[in-house]
Formats: sequence, C-alpha cells, structure tokens
Amino acid sequence: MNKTFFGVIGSIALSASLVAAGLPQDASAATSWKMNSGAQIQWDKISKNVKNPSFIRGNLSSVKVNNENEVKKFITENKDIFQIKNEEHLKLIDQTKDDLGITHYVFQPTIQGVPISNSQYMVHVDKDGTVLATNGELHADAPEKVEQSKKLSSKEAIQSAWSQIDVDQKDVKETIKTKKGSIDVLAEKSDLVVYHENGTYTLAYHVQLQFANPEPGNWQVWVNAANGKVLKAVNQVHEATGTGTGVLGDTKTINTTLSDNQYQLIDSTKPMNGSIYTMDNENGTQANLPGKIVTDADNNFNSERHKAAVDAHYYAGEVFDYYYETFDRVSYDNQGADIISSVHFGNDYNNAAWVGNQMIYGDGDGQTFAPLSGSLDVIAHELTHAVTSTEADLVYQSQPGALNESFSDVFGYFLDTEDWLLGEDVYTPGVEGDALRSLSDPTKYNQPDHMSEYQDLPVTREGDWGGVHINSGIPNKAAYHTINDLGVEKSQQVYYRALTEYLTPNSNFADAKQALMQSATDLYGSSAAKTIETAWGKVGL
Ligand code: L5Q
Ligand code: ZN
Ligand code: CA
Repeated sequence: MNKTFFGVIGSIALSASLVAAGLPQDASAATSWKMNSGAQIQWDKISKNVKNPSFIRGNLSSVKVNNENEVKKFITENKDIFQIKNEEHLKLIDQTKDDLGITHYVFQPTIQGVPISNSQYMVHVDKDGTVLATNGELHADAPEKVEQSKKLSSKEAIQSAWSQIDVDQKDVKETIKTKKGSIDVLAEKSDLVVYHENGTYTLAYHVQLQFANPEPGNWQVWVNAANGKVLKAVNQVHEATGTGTGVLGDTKTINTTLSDNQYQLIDSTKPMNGSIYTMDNENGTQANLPGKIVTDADNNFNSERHKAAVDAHYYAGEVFDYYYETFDRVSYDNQGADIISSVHFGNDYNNAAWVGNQMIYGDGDGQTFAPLSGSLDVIAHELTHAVTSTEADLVYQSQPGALNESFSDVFGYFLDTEDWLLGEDVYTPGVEGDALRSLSDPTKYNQPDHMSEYQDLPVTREGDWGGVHINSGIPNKAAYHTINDLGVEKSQQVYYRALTEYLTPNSNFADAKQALMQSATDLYGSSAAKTIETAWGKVGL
C-alpha cells in the first residue's frame, strides 16, 4: 500500500479531510476483486498503531458481490486496505435490503469467535452487486488470540459489577418483592466479550444491570475475566424530552427516559431520587397492576393508546411541581416517593383512584367519561389523596371521609383555577359546561351546600361510605367562600397547613373549621381567621 494514501485522520475528522485512495491501477479489470480507484477513504486512528478504514465510499467493486461469501471475499482480497489476517475475524450478524434496493451486511468483529464489544463493520451493496461503501470498526490489527486465562464465572462478574455501581443491590431487590409488574423486574445479563481500549484487547464479561428502582438504571459494565477488575462502567439511561398527544388532542412536552433504544414514560428529572412512572394496565384489573411501562420508539407519543398515558404522565409532573414550588413538598410523602400511574385500567371504567401505592385511571365509557387522566384537576384530586394519607390520614367515611374528598377537590381547584368545576375536561365528552362537581354550586351535582342538607348515609359502598362524595359539598362550598375572600395564594397555604399540621384521622367538619382558622392565624393573623369563620358560618358551621 502506498504510504501517501495512509493519511491518518483522527476520529473527529470531518469529510473535508477525506483522501482519495487512488488505488491500484488495474482497477478497470472487470474480473479483479481489487477495489476500484477513486475510493474515498476515511482513516481513523483507534490507537497509536491501529488504523481503521472507518469509511470508504465510491463504486468500490468491479466484480458482482451478491452474498455473504462474496462480501467476505471482497474484504479479504483487498488486504492492503482491510488488512484482515483471518477469515474467521468477521461474523455476519445482520443483512437487510432497504427500499432503495441496497443491501446492508453487518459484521461483528471477533477474536476466536468472541465478539469485540461495541464494534461493527458494515458493507453496503447496491442491487447490481456493486459495493458502494464500507464502514465501522474493523479491528483488523487485533491479535488472533486473546489471553484466555478466564478465572471468573459469569456470576462472579455480575457481583463485581454490582460492587462498582453506586446503587445498592439490596435496594433494587427489595423493590421487586413488594411490587409485581414489569417495571421492577431486575435484569442481570453477562456475556463473554473482548473489551478493546487503545489497542489493547482483554477478555471480559459484558455485564448488564437493568432496573427501575431506586432510580432507573441500565448499567453496562465490562469486567476483566481474568481478575474481576472493572474495566468500564456506564449507566446507559438517558433523560430525554419527548412530545405527546393528550386525551383532548393537544400536544405537550414530556420528560421521558431512553433505555435500550426505547423511550419510556419515566420522568427522573424531579428533585430527590423519585421518578414518575406511567404504565399501561392493558385493561386489566387490580391483579395486573401496575402493568407495563409505556414506551415509544421515536419519543413522540402520539398513538391513540398513548393519549391517556401522556396526560397521566404530564399532569402527575404538574402536580409534583405545584406541591414542590408552593409548599416545598417533595412528592406525596415529602420524601421523594416514586409516583406511579396506570392508565387503561379495566374496561370502560368510569373512575380514577389512588389505591394506596399508585394511581389508576379508567378509559371511561365514552358517554359518562373520556379517559379520566385527561383532566388536571382529577389528577390533582387523586394525588392529594396520597398527600392526605401521609399527613392527616382522614378516615374514609362520614365527616372525616367527606373532608378527605373535599381537600382533594380543593387542591384540584388550586391546580386548575380557571373554573370552580372538577373533572369538566373529561366528564360527559358530548355535553358542554357540565362536570362531576362544582365548588361554587355543589347543588348542581346533587351535593348539599349547607349543614341543613347534610345526608346521613350508611357506611357501606352503596351509602358512599357515609356520603363522602356527597357531603363534601359542604366543606367545598366553605372553601369557595374562603378563596373568594382570601384569594388563592393565601387560601392554599392555609389549606395545606391545616392538612399537614392540624387535622387528624377523625377530624370532623367543626374540627376542620378550627384547623383552618388556626392555620390562618399562624400565617396571616386574626383577620384571615375571621374570613374562614365567616365562610364556614355560611354553610351552617
Ligand atoms: C370520584 C374520582 C374522580 N372519583 N365521585 C362514586 O363519586 C364516586 C367517585 C367519585 F377522579 F373520578 F373524580 O370523585
Ligand atoms: Zn376522591
Ligand atoms: Ca376544573
């Protein structure tokens, strides 16, 4: 090979530094396997001594190259360029023909049959059998043998990898035990490979540790097979910003995670360790929770099935941000807990709920409800149940239960202050202007707005647990009066303080009035407390 054509170009060199190969002068001979002249060769320097033809372009072959064997022959016959010493060096791992009729042969470089990690060499051939390009990492200079003193077992390599990463193996495994479903499945893989760095080839295990908790991990670790030393460790999970289409057809920006070539509805951008996971329950029941993490190949979540997931994901983030920015609260437990939502719960299910450790959203039947995650105030309502259960822990029956419901509705309002309605965005999609509940006029939706109309219902499912979704109209109306007088900013601080500092599991309406008055006094003085007193007086308390 004429040395002048060996313009060694660093790996960051751009095409401007391509050099003409100007190769063998017998290139016109139709029977020759020799590469034609005029080829553009990009040489990369992968170490001091190793040069790699990282890209070659042109009409490279004069003989027809129509199958794997002929492609291999083309490479081995052009020794001056490819420098392959051993026919066995390249193993075909993929062969696809594209719409233009170009066939792409993908080879894995190997040493003694063991793949060299992170390497591929490709040969691209047009429909007439002319090689148009070759590119990749060839590793022609790699030794024919790699030191085979393999001392470690695959299992030992996995242990070595765990010791290297900053996640405790125990934390990951505990999560698996407590929850079913695919997000918490831990994958541990280990494959024998050749690890390459700066011209040095080492027999190694490529260990992959993949898990969702305590934080998303897709660790790629290379462990020296002879001595267990970690050669390299990287977490291949990447935060991304995707787009999505919501239940109402609107597009929005969402935080996603790229792992294994798939974008997932995992938002790990929030403070502390917790992430927001959005799952597809695949129309299953409680037994199928949480379901599968929602994924997309191109990070634009715009399919019909994605809509409910996009809104559940986006609005959970909005509610997280609200609690964090307004009250310095980190997730529902104030400890940065993961927030898990499962959409497509059940069939035509006309409800949404906090079920103790996650949220579920039905698709609605299309008449009574559209998919319920399409309404920010519904999501705020559900996540506030989670806040309530870690704070006041109001018992879900009778007056404490109605207060539990009311606080969820009131925070639903604080996140969506455009109207006094709850669930208007998803309730009766065919009817304009109605909703599930109204804070300004609870009676519109069959709720009392005064103690004189309090409904003493049985504490059964049929009795709505003593009317928790019914009598909540009374504290809801008091909240409406309060917010009108005191304004949103102060009211939300007063409500949050009452919920987190004063209310207890059996607090009744009278206690709530006192708790709110005390919170108002603490924060803003007696005139604010007087406002609360007046507001509750108007509803008969
Ligand atoms: C309710 C949660 C929401 N569900 N109201 C029965 O009456 C019953 C359930 C509800 F997200 F759908 F609003 O508030
Ligand atoms: Zn509720
Ligand atoms: Ca609303």
